[in-house]
Amino acid sequence: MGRKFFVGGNFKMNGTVSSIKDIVHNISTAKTDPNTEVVVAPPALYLLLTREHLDPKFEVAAQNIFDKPSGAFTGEISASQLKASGINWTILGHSERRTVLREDDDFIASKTKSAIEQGIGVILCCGESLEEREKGTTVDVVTRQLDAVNKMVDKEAWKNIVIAYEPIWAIGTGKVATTEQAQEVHAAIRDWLSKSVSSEAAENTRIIYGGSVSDKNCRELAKEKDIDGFLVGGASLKPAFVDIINANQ
Ligand code: G2H
Repeated sequence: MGRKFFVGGNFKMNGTVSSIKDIVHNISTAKTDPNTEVVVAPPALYLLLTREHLDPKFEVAAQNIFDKPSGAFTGEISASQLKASGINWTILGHSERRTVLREDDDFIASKTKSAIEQGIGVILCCGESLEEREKGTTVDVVTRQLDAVNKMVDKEAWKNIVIAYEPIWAIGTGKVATTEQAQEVHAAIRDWLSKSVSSEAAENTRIIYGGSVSDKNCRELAKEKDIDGFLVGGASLKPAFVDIINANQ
């Protein structure tokens, strides 16, 4: 069986009670490809609201978690709290957290371990800056980010991880990677999975692309053999998100 197409909507720090309800209603009532797995990630404040209003066939993700189960960690939420609230996924390692919040590879790896141990699926983001791409170090950067996680989790964990390749220079800039640029890195990640995890992980792990994905560019990207879906930011707030969900039809 092939890999199930996966589309995540990362709302980032956007939305209000009323706009989130509208977006969720639009996704829930649209005609969507039953062969695509859909997960939406609202701000933490709206996780339960989203879970309540979203069609149960779709899943909800946090945009981040902390790596401890509970305790004196002001402002944080844990994987076990998500699990107990019916939230079964989290995004981790998004470049906005790596750069703005200064999260390093080891911290992201520790959070991934914590999520997996609690039965929370992880959309694990990786990607290079423009400077790193121009230096020719894209694959080194991405595999370094993935190696950090691989050191902390067992091979079975990759069954519950979706890798999101998001070149930083393409995020929210309207500058999407070309299909060739994206496919090249996705193939390198699959090769890394085969060498560093297992041939089974290489075959089964979804590698999705993120960075200015829109209803205009999604179909071309979806044709590439190693692109198994998308992590969508800005466009996930718009009705056109449904067209991206249906990009693989
Ligand atoms: C990349 C992406 C979603 P956007 O961050 O994670 O956002 O589609 O707005 O570039």
